Amino acid sequence: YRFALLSRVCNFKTETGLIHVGSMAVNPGRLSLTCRRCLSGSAVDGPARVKRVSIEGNIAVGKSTFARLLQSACPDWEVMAEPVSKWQNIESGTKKGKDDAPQTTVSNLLQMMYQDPKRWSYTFQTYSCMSRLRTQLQPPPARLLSSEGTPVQVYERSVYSDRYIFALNMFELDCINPTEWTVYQDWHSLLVEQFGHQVELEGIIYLRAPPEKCMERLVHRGRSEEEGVKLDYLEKLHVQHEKWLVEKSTELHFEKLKQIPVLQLDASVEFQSDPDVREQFITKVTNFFSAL
Ligand code: DCM
Ligand code: MG
Repeated sequence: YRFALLSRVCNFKTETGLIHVGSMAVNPGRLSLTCRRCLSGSAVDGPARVKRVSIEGNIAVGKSTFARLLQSACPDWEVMAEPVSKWQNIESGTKKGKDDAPQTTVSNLLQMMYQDPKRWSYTFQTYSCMSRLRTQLQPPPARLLSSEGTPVQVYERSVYSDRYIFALNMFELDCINPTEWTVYQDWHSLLVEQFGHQVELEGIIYLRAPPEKCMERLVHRGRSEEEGVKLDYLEKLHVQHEKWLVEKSTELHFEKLKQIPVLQLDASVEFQSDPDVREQFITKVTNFFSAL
């Protein structure tokens, strides 16, 4: 019974015809199964194959808006938002207070990073990457696993933009020192290699807009931590995106990432309010996903 279930859920056989059970997480108590290979695309075909794509782009370019657009466009697409609220609310402390009750402090690491980047960038980049990894390691919802169409798990940014956009930029700005940068790269490579298929992506959607446009949207959305962000900073992040996703001149450390297909969308247009642009975007995304 279990083998039948496994083969149905995972639709994956080895070359010898044996069902691949070695890489499955099996919870016999609840009979819930997750095939680690279903989380990647390379070795699986059939309905259980869930593609993984990230949305990349500058601060306030419109990733979250675009993510919501995708979420409502197709039931086969599941969007995972960037865990920003986690970075804004870190609970800590177990010291006993006067009345012996444990005291908790809530700190806002995003704010700390913007207020004192030299002190907090490394800590912030450690935490943002770790919390993202945790999100990316969650299995896709059952709805996607049983989908007959083209199921796609979409992430707002990735462990790759954490490193090749933000951490690298902070290193170049001297806010992450050479020792911290070495340590960061060391654990980043180790984790990404260890988790392998579970964090690999099949494609990237790059929302591209001039830094001036992002600045406009950043001011408009008014996230208090970002009040001090200058155009100059957004310009630097823009250049990092261009080097990585357009010019392909960023030095990458993961083979699959070097070949990854990138769909570039012009996010300078008001895609939220213009139904024609929205439709064009969805068509482009649908075609992109089908070709992955
Ligand atoms: N951020 C960062 N480093 C990362 C990821 C995110 O500094 N590795 C910051 C940039 C933004 C906020 O977090 O201030 C995310 O907002 P947005 O999604 O609009 O870019
Ligand atoms: Mg966002």
